[in-house]
Amino acid sequence: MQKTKKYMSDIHLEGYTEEYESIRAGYETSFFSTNRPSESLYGQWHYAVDQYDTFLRQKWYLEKAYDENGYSLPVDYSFDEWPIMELPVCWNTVDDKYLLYEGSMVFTRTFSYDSTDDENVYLRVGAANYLIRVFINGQYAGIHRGGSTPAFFDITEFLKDENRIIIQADSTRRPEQVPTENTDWFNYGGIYREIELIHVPKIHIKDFRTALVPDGTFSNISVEVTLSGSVDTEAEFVIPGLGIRQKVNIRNGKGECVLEAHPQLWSFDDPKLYDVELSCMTDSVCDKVGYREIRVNDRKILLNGREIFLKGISAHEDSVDNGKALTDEERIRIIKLAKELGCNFMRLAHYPHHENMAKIADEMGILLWEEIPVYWAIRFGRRETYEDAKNQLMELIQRDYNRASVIIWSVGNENADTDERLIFMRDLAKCAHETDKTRLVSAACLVDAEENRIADRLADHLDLIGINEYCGWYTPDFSKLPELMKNSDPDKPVIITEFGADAMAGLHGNVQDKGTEECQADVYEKQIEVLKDIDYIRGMTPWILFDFRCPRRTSSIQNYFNRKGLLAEDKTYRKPAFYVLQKFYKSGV
Ligand code: GCB
Repeated sequence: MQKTKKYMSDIHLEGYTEEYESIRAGYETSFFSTNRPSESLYGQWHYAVDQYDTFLRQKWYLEKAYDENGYSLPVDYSFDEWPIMELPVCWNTVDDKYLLYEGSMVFTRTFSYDSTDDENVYLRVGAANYLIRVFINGQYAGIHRGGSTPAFFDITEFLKDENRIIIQADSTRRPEQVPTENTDWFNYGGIYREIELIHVPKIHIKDFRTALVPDGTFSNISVEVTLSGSVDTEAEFVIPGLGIRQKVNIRNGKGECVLEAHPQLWSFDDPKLYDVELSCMTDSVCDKVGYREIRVNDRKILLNGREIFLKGISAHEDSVDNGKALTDEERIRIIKLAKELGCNFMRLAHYPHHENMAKIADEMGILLWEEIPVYWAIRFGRRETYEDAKNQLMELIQRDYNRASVIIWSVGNENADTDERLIFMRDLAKCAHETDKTRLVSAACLVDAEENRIADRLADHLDLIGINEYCGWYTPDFSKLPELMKNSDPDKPVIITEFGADAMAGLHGNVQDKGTEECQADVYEKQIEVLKDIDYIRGMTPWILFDFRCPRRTSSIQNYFNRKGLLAEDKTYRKPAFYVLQKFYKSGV
């Protein structure tokens, strides 16, 4: 960092953010948080819009009122007089004046703490876009990057009886981030998922994973435990519903075992969940877990050994009123709409949605594709960008490992087949495979446009291939679709992860008129007619369940929304294409 002795030196600083790279929150600092009791920090926070990053440049968090000689200093903030915002929220939906604000906002409040020996206190932020820096009582607690996965900060050593917390949330789009600055969705800002304190024993359960062993017998359950310290001890794993009580030996803080069990298998049409508990030393956690096996055999996808066709739909995490900060009612509504459509599968595009989506999907019975925002033209050649993407992937896997509904990790969407991208995404796929042997790994790939063929080099590293094709829309000549199917001979199952067409709700015309309901329904009719007979097509997730906010879409019918939804953005009005897809899905496919 540049050093200067001048008064108000902050105005000349350049590398003023560098010192905040020292403490990073990421998958290595996160721990199993499902169902843990927490102390909510929801509610009223004081905030200021900080367009020029003055908070960091002037180090407001130090609350320095006097200089070394005792003279009072001028300050550019007044934490407790700042206006109030209710967190969690996307600031864009709070007030029209923030709708298009991208940049930094600073949030602060105070809270009390009853100090207890032998505990660690973590601040957990369910998600904040894109990065946050946390300060407690004038001390720096860390930075987290990635706009859709949870961040954990160990704040134990900073706590007093009365505490001031300050969080700087920065939604700036930057070329080197994941996603990069150009996407096809809205860049909501804010601390928009849980914000809470979690108290855990010093040695606590850091990771707890349980799943059906994918060995084709449906009679083995694995349990993996990682503690926060490298001790030798024993854990106890219990599934009351199966009469299971099993000791797990822990050596150097790690333990695993496989036990024989005959659970009723979880499936989308019979979503059986078991209460499970794990206790170790003074810590214990619980979860509701379904046991199922997902596998690929040749060009088929097998759920519990049974061949399935993935009747899916894609969805963004978006709502007119709340942006990405959906309520559970909205999440349930989205899954109910997919079920009404006849789906057994959803693609949660293009970033990790709230973890309750997977919990609700576990309960209601719907399979899920979860994705990280390695979207379009990421800086594939940059090491730190890879580390950021990998961190988001690992945080997602750690968060949702116990969710039976999640069957596929997607390592990205529509990335040109360059050498740098191949290495980047191959490594991500490898990482997902190594971390999780109970799921499939995929990505939404592009068609080789010159040869009109499925020929992405990344496919060699995936269990099944996702393909985005827009025949009848961006590729107006529809005959390209049967040709594409004929030209391709993949050695694994293919899911058409996107096709679709814009339609403004209530706009009519003939099938040639782009943007009309008739045109969209016609694209669906034609796509289904071709895809239904292709043996290697083992599912589809057309684009998309409902219209969503998108700054790139400026035509009069779009009005800053992507209109490829089968429903309008109100999630109520069903366009005719909804019924076209519903008819296909309910036809016994
Ligand atoms: C795509 C992208 C998706 C876009 C969609 C569109 O291929 O994957 O994010 O929103 O096309 O509407 O153009």
